[in-house]
Amino acid sequence: MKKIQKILVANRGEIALRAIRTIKEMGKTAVAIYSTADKDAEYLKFADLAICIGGAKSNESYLNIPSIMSAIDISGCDAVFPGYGFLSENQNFVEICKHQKINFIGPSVELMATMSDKSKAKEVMKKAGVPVILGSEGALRDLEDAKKTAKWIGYPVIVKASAGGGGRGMRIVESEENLENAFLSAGSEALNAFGDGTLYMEKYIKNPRHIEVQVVADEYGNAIHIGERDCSLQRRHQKLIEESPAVILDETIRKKLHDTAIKATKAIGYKSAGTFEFLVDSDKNFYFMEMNTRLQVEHTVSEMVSGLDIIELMIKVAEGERLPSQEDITLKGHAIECRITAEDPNKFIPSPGKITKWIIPGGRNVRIDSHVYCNYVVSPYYDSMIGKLIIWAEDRKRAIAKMKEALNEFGVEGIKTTIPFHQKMMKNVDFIENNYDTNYLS
Ligand code: MV4
Repeated sequence: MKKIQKILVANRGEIALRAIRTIKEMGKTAVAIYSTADKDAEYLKFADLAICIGGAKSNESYLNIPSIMSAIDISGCDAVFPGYGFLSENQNFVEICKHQKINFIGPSVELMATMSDKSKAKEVMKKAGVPVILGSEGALRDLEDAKKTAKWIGYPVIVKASAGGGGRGMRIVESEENLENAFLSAGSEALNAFGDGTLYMEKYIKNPRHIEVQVVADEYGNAIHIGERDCSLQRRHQKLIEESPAVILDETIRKKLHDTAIKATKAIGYKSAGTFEFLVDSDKNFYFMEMNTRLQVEHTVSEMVSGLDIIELMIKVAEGERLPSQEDITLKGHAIECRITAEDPNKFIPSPGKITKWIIPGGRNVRIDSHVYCNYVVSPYYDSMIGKLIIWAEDRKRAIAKMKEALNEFGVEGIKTTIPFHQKMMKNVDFIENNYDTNYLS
């Protein structure tokens, strides 16, 4: 592949700024896009060019493929960086880019399609020798099939939408008397949300941890991992705090987890950055859950423990460069990320509006990825995340201590934020002792 010269950043907010930084550091040209709601955003000035692509509603702008393709065309971009959300997993968009000979900085449309079908992805992983949760062979055909399968697996079971992810179209079923209702409601919820009501079934794992492995692969079959992240602290499938490494794993299990992710990456011939999500049960057994075929919000903690720039790696791999070898990558210390959202810290209700005070923490190994500033107006049209505070220290205990201080230095007024929630968590004994799971906040 030819060297990339000019990249259109098909996103907004903190991740757009994050990408613009790396693109320019690499000596390439960055083109930003924006909706009318984002027209005053300061980060647009850091791009070499910024193009308005439509109205405030995502459908009119950041999801508007014809408008974005026009921006790519008129600015003469040879590549597009999708970030997370919006078009990052849109197979149509990837196809159109391919047809227009625009380098989509991400995986192939074929792998994206395979992984978007969660039941198919599971079958592929099972064939590759990756441990998966005991469950139905592919999709459930009907209620009778569901009943038979549940009896065979043993209750409690969980039904999930094949097209799902993020908890929609998902039901925990404790016994057969609840199965019919769960099967029908999950199916119609999935049909409504994804246009596909296909369901599959698994044994329900009580109180699991959510641990994921960051991988990057090039087109020559080389694959590296950048360690794992523990993302167990979530609320309604929204991650709140992420960290690396996952300290509940001992070295033997950690190595097995990393080796499994590498084996899976190579088995499917993956290219670009990706994440394997695993559920870890109370006996520390891990099982493949889903693969994310995009850069994730929490990639930053992996960057902090490795010293790598994952967006730089994605761009280089898209240009046809070779990855460094695993031996060249050393993981050191501990990183924690707190996602800061414009939300009420108790009920997590969005709190858009004008930021009237924005004093940010600083110091050694304190990283803030944010696009906001004093007088910035948080729009009600988009995700409420206004920034991420990421801390690195020698170990988890010191990272928590540092995070506490950093959160204390934060001064935000005009809107409500989740900073008080994070301050509370840094003093929470269960969090400090690592004594929690994915159900902790529900
Ligand atoms: C599970 C599970 C327990 N057992 N599967 C939630 C979102 C979707 N990606 C899968 N999810 C789960 N699948 C089995 N067999 C528990 C969850 C789950 C969860 C997983 C990760 C992080 C947070 C969670 C919160 C509730 C449920």
